[in-house]
Amino acid sequence: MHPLGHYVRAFNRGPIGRIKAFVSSALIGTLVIALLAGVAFHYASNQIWNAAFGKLNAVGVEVLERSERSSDQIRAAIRDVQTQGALPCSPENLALMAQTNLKYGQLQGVGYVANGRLMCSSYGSHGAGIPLPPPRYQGTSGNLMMLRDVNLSLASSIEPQPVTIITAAGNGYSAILSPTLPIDVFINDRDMAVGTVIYSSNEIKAARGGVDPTWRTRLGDSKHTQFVQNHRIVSLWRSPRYDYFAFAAIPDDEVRARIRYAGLLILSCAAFAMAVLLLAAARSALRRVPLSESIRDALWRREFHLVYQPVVELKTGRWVGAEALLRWRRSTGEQVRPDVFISVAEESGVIEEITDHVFELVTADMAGFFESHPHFHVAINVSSIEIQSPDVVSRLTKFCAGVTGANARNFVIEATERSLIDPEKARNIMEEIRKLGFAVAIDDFGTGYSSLCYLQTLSTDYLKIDKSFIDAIDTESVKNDVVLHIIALAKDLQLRLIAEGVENAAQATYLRDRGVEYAQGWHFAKPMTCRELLSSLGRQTAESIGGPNPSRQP
Ligand code: G
Ligand code: G
Ligand code: MN
Repeated sequence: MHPLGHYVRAFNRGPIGRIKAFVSSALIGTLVIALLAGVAFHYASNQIWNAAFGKLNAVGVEVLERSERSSDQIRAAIRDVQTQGALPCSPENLALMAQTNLKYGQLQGVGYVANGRLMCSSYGSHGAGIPLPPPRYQGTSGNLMMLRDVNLSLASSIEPQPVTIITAAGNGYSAILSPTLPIDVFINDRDMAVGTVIYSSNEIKAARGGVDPTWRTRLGDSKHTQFVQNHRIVSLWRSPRYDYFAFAAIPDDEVRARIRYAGLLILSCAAFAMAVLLLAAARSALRRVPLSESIRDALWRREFHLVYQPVVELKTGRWVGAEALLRWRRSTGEQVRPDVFISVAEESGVIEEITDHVFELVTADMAGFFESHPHFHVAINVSSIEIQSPDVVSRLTKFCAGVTGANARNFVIEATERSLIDPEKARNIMEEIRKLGFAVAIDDFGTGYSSLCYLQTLSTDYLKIDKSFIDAIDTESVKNDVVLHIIALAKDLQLRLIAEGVENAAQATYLRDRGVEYAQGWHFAKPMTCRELLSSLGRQTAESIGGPNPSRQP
């Protein structure tokens, strides 16, 4: 056998089959790719949003911490200078204010305000006092606060700079600080807005970049919230101790651009995968499918069925049995010849599955049949490979037990002469099969290469004379003589003969006159469906009971 036998005998699928194969694999592939791309995109955009919020939250938290530190230091500094007893602008007090200023790093200075003027500060006495604008904010709770924004030159050598003066309403001690200090956080994003907003009044305390007055409602009573609004990504953090919250916000366009970019990347990957997939699908659709693969497929799709060819008793013309022959009709309507697919199945190791399937089909076809035909037999072909493997015995036992109303004697197991290549092995297994009650037949006898001396020791019931010898009957061919030798041999070995492929009455008569007991062939009946077999048998039985001539053909 050609080593690539089953590839050489591969099938080309029909055009419809190819289109179907292509469309189905393309469809499934597209679905999978779309699903994966969807998951990837979802994951990527989540990652991008999370990264943006993460960055924003870190800045928001820092702004809040810096603001709280300033607030803490304002209170602590004012408390420190309040607790001493000296006059507000006395030299001892000025020294204390200078010390306090150094102690609290967030502060620009410590001072004393009276009648709307900064009278003195950690920088010294301001004489008649520096006039201050009216407060822009007056706290209600606690002993703080009065906020004044002013441009102040705290020493003659220093340029005036904007400061906020926070005065304890009680006696005028004040903290002086840079209004932007809490929001002077390092950000490398120039579009980022940061700042603090007074929670109770929704007034801006300090801000870089725009603030949206609706943010506070989004925050509600919670400590933190983050959201996207009006094309800005916003993070808010409320102080648990002071009446303000910090914010950080950036335009969302960069994030959206990144998501678009990720989407584009994923889309191009998906497009590439689709191209590869379509190519692979096209290739596999055009591929020649090895026949062995098609056989597995066909088993799965139940494309096989059995036909039965009657075995006739030559003396009476009665149908005593039938050989089950497997037929494969593909979905394309094409019939595959068994001598093609059986040999491929033997080479590729699916033969056992095929035989098991034959068992299944016989089990279904013949359920209950032998109850009314206890002497009828069905012959089943078993491959030479199987007849050399011991598990065929248990498989047969199981099969027979599964056929309703059947007995082992209702089955003939046909093994080709090729099975006898290793006669030792085959002999033992055949013997066991016969012990179970099955009959055994050597199929295609005369065509194989079994040495005749083994035949004596072989445990078998029938020899089936191959059709080529029957064809030679009454011709000049040497095979004509061989038939006579086979008949003589069978008599010597006490084996019964079945002639195969009997096509005319002359052959039938010739064989019957020479003592051949059984025959198969178109002269009697062609292989037929189970239904046809059963109805013909029914008619035969009725005729043999009612009619005068029991040997009439149906
Ligand atoms: O009648 P038909 O042309 O189907 O038979 C062709 C060959 O295929 C024959 O040699 C026959 O023994 C074999 N064959 C038919 N059916 C089966 C089967 O079920 N199992 C095996 N192993 N061979 C079969
Ligand atoms: O298993 P086996 O090799 O005996 O299979 C029998 C084969 O012979 C099957 O393919 C069956 O269809 C075929 N066959 C049976 N009777 C005849 C016949 O009278 N003439 C021809 N040409 N083929 C037959
Ligand atoms: Mn056969």
